[in-house]
Amino acid sequence: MTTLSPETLSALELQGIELPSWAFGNSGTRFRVWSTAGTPRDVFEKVADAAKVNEFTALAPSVALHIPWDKTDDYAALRGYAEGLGVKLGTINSNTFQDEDYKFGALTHHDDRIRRKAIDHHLECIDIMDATGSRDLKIWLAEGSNYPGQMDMRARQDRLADSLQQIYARLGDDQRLVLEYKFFEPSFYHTDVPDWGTSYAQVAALGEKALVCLDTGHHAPGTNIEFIVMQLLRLGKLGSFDFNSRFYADDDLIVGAADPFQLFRILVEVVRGGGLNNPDVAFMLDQCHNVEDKIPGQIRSVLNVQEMTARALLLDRDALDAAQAANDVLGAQAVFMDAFSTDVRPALAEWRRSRGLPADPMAAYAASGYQQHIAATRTGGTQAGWGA
Ligand code: LRH
Ligand code: MN
Ligand code: MN
Repeated sequence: MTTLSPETLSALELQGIELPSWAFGNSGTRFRVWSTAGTPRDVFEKVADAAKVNEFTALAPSVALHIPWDKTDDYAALRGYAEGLGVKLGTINSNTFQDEDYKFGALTHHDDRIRRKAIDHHLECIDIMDATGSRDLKIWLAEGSNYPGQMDMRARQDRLADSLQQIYARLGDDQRLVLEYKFFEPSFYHTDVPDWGTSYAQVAALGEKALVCLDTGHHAPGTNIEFIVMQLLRLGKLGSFDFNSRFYADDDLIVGAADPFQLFRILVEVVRGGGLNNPDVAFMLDQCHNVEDKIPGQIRSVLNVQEMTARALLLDRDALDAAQAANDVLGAQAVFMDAFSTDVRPALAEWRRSRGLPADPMAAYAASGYQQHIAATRTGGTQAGWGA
């Protein structure tokens, strides 16, 4: 059995992956939203389910919220409830993609009234962050156009810069803004923040408290995502990850399910860039579980991240450096693949057991009876937010 060094284990012990509240709601595609027995009926129940993932894995100490999906009258009470269950409230995600007013844009809109409304929504999100104790405001914009000539792309960049400036000015000293990019969808010709370069240019103009969010599902097929991770870490501008995996578009499938090797390569750059347990990077999931049970889906996801992190930590840097310096192409590739090909699961199971955690969190959750309990007691669960 492969053994993991004390340094590797202490790095892994600190690993924390933030869960998205919406992963616990029902979801689907534009064709059908499927319901799953036991789906949470409010944000308190979403937090309770997220806390279960942490209970079985010790890997998920915080939960991200989406506003308005997770609106509640009393955020201090929600915070106390979460902390009572051993988790914190994390990133606050704004939402300007479900309001009729935003059909042609929000923070980029040419109509001042609509742009003001979108800015105010973000200021409200920062008020919520004050109450929840959250550090990060995550902004993803569903803005763009479908046809060449439909919109003035340049004027929209200028308005975006101005809108972000107004939001940035409201941040507290310990709060940050992360700007997420995505190259398509819901618009299909141009998107106002399509790539890391645009996000970087916008956040660099704001200041130190503004950073880039990298969602692994938001790139064109074939993109070398680990290169972007490396570059943003190098520039000190990687604020957060939205982890998920995809076969075709923004599929939001379980991280590491479609392409474990890509996840490994990303985590190698995270380790290389000092990013594992780097307090400046929020490691989040952004996933939906359309057809599988949500809590075990999230347990599987955080375990996948842990497993690939352990493999990334096994990479023999000295051997790799030597092979690279000697232009030993096949030698370097062999060192890299040795780490990726190592089965760390028995060692991780043993380590979990030694820390009083279940060796097999999936099996322990299945045996716990929680899924049956929520299925029996919760009726009328809501979907993640889409089409609600
Ligand atoms: C957009 C996105 C963004 C949203 C989330 C629900 O595709 O990745 O992060 O907030 O999905
Ligand atoms: Mn995302
Ligand atoms: Mn997405």
